Amino acid sequence: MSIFDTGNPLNKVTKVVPVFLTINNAYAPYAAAAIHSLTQHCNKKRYYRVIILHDGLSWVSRIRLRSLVTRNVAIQFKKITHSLYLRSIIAYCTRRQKGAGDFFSSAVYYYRAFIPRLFPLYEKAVYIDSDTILRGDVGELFDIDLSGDEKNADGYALAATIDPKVSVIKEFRDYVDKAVKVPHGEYVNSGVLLMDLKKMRKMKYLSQMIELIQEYDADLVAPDQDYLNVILKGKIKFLPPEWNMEPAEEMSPDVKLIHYNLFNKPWHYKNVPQEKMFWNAARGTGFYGDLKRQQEAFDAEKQRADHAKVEALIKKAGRLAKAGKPLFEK
Ligand SMILES: [Mn+2]
Repeated sequence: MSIFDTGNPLNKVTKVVPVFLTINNAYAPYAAAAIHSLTQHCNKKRYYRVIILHDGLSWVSRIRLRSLVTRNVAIQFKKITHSLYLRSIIAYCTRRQKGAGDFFSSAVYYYRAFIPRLFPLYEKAVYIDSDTILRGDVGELFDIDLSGDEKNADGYALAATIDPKVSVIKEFRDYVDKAVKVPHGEYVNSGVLLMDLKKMRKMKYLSQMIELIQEYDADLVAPDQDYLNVILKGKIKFLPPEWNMEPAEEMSPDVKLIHYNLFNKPWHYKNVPQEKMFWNAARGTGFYGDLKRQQEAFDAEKQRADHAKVEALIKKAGRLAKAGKPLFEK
């Protein structure tokens, strides 16, 4: 069977589903589990291309990631190299994100903003965080229609799920409402995205982000996620929550993707809900032993430091909300 054999009598070239991840070498093991779960749950009749944006990977990581390729899932690497954009993002990250809750200190988080510009041949693409596991076909996410409807005649630049943490934690809710100036009921999580790359190119998404960075140099809580919400406000279609669910003991069979956010990381903590899903996907990636050792090494002291980071992040959100000044208004 060749890539051109679609089973269609017209023998059209199958539309490839592009799926992006952005990682540094430390994220490679989690990304491997996510990609493995993608290959296990995708539609065998379709073709997928996983594109890994990174800032430099060891050859061991590359070999292990590349070995996840299957008959219908290709894997491609793309190192994000020097550009004026990247330089200003790195400078900003270094300046701004040393402080409270150092979860988002890496410029790698901002790489998803480069996707529209760097891949002009694609009109639409999926992005997933590396701390996710698929249990549905990512092709179904790709197929979701972003064209205009009664709510938005122009169509959507992006689809994502409402961030559940933001409505639950008061500090986060106040922060997005008052400082970011995106209503908390509309604020999305950037861990799973369906991007209309054509629209994002047209609106110059990356340039807009750089302009905001340079003009306001804002000290944010969830940096590139905050930018995404600010820039695309009103242009986001809300995905069903099944596409980006935090792990819970009881989960509906409709859940398509589990996002092991914050403390819910099975490679750090034991007895995380739905940890089996993760370890099943991690097995056979070449990183299984590394991940098990990582969990063993995550001792009480590291757990305390981890919790302290989240507490600091919540405090920071509260402080920025109380300051009474929107971050993107002068
Ligand atoms: Mn994540």
